[in-house]
Formats: sequence, C-alpha cells, structure tokens
Amino acid sequence: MATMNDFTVKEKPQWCPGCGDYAINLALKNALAQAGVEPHNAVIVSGIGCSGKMPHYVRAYGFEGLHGRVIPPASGIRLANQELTVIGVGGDGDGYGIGMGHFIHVMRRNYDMAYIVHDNQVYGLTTGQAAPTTQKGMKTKSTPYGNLEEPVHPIPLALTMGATYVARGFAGDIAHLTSLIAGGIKHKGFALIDILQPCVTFNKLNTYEYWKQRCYKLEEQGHDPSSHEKALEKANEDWKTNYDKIPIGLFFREEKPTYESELPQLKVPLVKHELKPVGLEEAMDEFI
Ligand SMILES: Cc1ncc(C[n+]2csc(CCOP(=O)(O)OP(=O)(O)O)c2C)c(N)n1
Ligand code: SF4
Ligand SMILES: [Mg+2]
Repeated sequence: MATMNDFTVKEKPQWCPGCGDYAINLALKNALAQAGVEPHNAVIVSGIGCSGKMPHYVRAYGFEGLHGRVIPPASGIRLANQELTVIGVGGDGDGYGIGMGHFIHVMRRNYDMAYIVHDNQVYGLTTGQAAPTTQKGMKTKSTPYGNLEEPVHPIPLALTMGATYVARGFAGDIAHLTSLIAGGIKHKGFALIDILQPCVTFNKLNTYEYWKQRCYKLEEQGHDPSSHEKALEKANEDWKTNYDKIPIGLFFREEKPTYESELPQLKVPLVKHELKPVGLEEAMDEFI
C-alpha cells in the first residue's frame, strides 16, 4: 500500500513561506495514502492560480489546464477511465468565479470525483484582487475602498445543487483536513472539500488567527451529516453570524448513483473499448 512519501515529488513547492497551500499539499498526499490510492491510479487536475500548481507537487498523473476549467477535463478523465481516482484542485476564483458554471452542473450530475478548493478569498497568483468569496467591505488591490459585493457561499450552494459529499476544512488543521479529503476520495460521488486557506501575502484579514478564533468542528457538536436540512442550517451559520462562528467538518453525505454508473456503455471503461474503424457514411446513417 502506498504511503504519503510515494506521493512526494523531489521538487520543492514554490508557494510563499507560510502559505496554506503547503498544508493542503500535505493533507492531500496523506489522504491519498489513507484512501488506499496508488500514484499510478491517481490524476490531479487543476486550473490556473497558486492552487493550480498542485499537480506539480504530487507524484501522480497530473493536468494543469486553463483558468476556471478544472471540472471539464476532470469529468472527461472520469468518463474515459473509471479505474482512475480523479481529484480536481483549484482556487476560489477559478471554481466559484470563472468556473462557476461547471461547478454547478457537475454537482447535479454526481460524477465520482473529489474537488478541492483553496478558498483564500483573493486572487493569489495575480497578486491580491477581490475574488468571489472575498468578504463584503474587505479592501483588496481591486477594491481599495472596500468590496461592494456579497460573497458566494459555496457550502449552501453545493448543498442545493445536489453535491453528495460537502465538507469544509481549514489549512491550519492538517489532521482534520486529511480526514475530510480522504473521506471525499473514498466517497462514491461528487465530493466538495472547500478549504479555508490563508494567503499570507495578499489577504491580511482572513489569517490563521482569524480562522482559529472562529472555526469549530461540526462533529464535536454532534452534527448529523445525513440530514440535508441540518446541513443547510449549519452551512448558513458563518455569514448569518457575521463570521463569528464558522463550522468546519462534514456537513452532508449521501449515497446516490453516480452519472458514470448509470451509463451501460461504461461498464467497461472507454479506454478499454476495442476501437473499430467506422466509415463516414455508416456513422452518418447511425447518428443523423
Ligand atoms: C481566462 C483567464 N482569465 C484570467 C486569467 C488570469 N488569472 C490567472 S490566476 C487568476 C486568479 C487566481 O485566483 P484563484 O483562482 O482564487 O487562485 P489562487 O491563486 O488564489 O490560488 C486569474 C484571474 C487567466 N489565466 N485566464
Ligand atoms: S500569493 Fe498567497 S496563495 Fe499564492 S503562494 Fe503566496 S501566500 Fe499562497
Ligand atoms: Mg484564491
């Protein structure tokens, strides 16, 4: 069985010292090992951002694509070969901004994949502009007088769009985060793991200390993740308490057939299908 070291690359990550991305990298490698995944069966798919560097820092298959386009290649890989464990990784700008359309639709389809969002409330790579999860009033490079927009709330959004595993972790608690990611990898269906990730260089509001003072663990309060209603209640607690109380942990989990499992054509993975040359006219007759 693979260990965390089997997922470790020789190169040193190039994130800023103290960035929460280091903790996510450790938690992800640990979680892959805990979930019993082998490096040759894992694919890490990312978009563009500081978070988008993750495929370079995990020893597995990897694909760093376009900004906001984590989900399309991840979905394609899943459909082509269900024997692979597919992990999408991206930023809050990537997934909840430019990639929002993909995020919403993948949840109602319930592909079997885990999606990890480095939620640092800013555009890190492009040096600190406001992102979709930036809190109202926060001053950033692009909002020097304070952000006028209400933030996106990914957890209630995921719950209402049909995600079957919905969790929020904190990069300041690696053991807890590891168990949430491992749970998402093992879950048969779409798993969102939104991660509160301090960007120590460009976000001076949402620091490690900020989250530590406010976060509490759902499981320590006896939360029942099988109840959608209770999950929604908890999911709205952060913004309803003006970020005084921020629940982290597993909000919701349910078993539902995945999209892939409902397609008889995928009983044998597409990559293992025998390809027979088909003439153009024959194909036109069949499909048009
Ligand atoms: C289509 C497109 N638009 C804009 C950009 C510029 N760009 C690169 S990364 C990024 C935002 C990164 O923020 P986020 O997704 O939150 O990731 P982080 O760097 O914070 O991890 C932007 C706007 C781009 N690369 N491609
Ligand atoms: S800019 Fe922010 S998110 Fe990017 S590496 Fe530096 S601390 Fe991390
Ligand atoms: Mg970001």
